[in-house]
Amino acid sequence: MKFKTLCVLGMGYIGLPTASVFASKGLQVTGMDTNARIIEGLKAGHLHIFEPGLRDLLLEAVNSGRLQISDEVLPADAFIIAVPTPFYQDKRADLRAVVAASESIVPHLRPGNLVILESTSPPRTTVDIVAPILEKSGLTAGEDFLLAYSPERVLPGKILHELVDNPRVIGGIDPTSAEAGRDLYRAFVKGDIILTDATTAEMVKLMENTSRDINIAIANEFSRLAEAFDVDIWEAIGIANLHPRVDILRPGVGVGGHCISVDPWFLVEAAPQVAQLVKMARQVNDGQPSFVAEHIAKIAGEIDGKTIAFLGLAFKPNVDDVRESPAVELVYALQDAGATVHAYEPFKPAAGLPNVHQVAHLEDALVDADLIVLGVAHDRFTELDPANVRGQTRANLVYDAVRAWDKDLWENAGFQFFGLSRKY
Ligand code: SAJ
Repeated sequence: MKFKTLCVLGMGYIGLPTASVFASKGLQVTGMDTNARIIEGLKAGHLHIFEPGLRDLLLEAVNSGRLQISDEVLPADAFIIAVPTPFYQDKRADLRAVVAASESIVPHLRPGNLVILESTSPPRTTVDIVAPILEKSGLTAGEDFLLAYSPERVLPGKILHELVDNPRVIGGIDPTSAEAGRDLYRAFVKGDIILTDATTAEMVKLMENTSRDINIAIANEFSRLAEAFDVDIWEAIGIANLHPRVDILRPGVGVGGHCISVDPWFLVEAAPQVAQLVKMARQVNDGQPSFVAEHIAKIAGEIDGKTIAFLGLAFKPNVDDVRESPAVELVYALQDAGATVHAYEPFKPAAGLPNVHQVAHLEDALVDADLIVLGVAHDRFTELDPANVRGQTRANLVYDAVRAWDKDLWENAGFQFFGLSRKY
């Protein structure tokens, strides 16, 4: 099948690059979002997210006339839903954006159209929720229009590369829908395209992120055991990973972002009696910021009344996304223990996080600090020269929660150096 026009619903971390890449391959694309501020910004060439290479690609797509930014759905041969699926307070999936996006397609749906859901969703969402909404158009899924689920699987920070090169899974509600999805994504996907059914594709996506969450949880639990037994966790992991069938991931301040810290809960919600290990891993990772805060307090003797320069608030290195960030949770835990925290995040100097005192420059964080905590291994921080930092702060103590700094360099610059379950 040949698709000439496309409407992408949701101009976030996935929808915006996807729309831009399709436009760069010659499709006529509408990039739609319900957030007026985002739409106005994009029309003026301002991106609300940071992703390497995205700005140039977007500007090229808009200037070529092949990408039109819009606040409403426009008719097209194919529609892609790429809206967020967060969770409610009680960890149940919040599908309101998927439902609203599906409803907004209904008036524009024509025979022969293809609709793809990309948003990470609980098993059966495509079949049980999206299909019935689209059928309010009077058309029947699989007969009059095509419907598939194709999960995004790209890594923030490497989105443009992974969008093109990763294998792509397309799960149709029937084989014809899956094949139509393959014809659409073949416009830019260089990786293998694997066809399956919609519910398998939904499950695959959740299994991928859940398996990573569980693997990070065991690394975090090992860091606590190492602390209890006075073992250097990094040395132990290094040795264990020499085994040909062992590959332990990195312990840290916890697991964040809008994917891995959210998606496993969709399986817990769907089958709470079965998904016991999944739930336990989530709880271990969610508890890691408290563990790190307690470790910092133990090392510093007392943090009540101390001022901490806290470096990095993003959920992982070299991204600007602070959603579900464990570094932010660590800030809250340190504040709960009585510390005053001056947080610096170079990718988002004013993230507007409630009860977080953010400073605009690194120097502002360092100047009054008693203690420096590294929460995220941004390149900007790993490249810091400890000798320079020495001249900007009265702090004597450094805590590297993510093992990004060289202990000797910091000690040579006159700091006492500590980190997550490291031996000194
Ligand atoms: N983390 C650790 N230790 C590690 C690796 C990661 O603590 O060894 C932490 C990170 O600091 C971060 C969190 O885990 O807080 C998640 O980071 P990540 O880099 O593992 O993953 P995401 O959330 O950026 O992207 C994931 C990817 N999924 C997998 O690798 C299975 C990506 O391919 C998905 O497209 C994305 O989720 C998504 O959108 O679902």
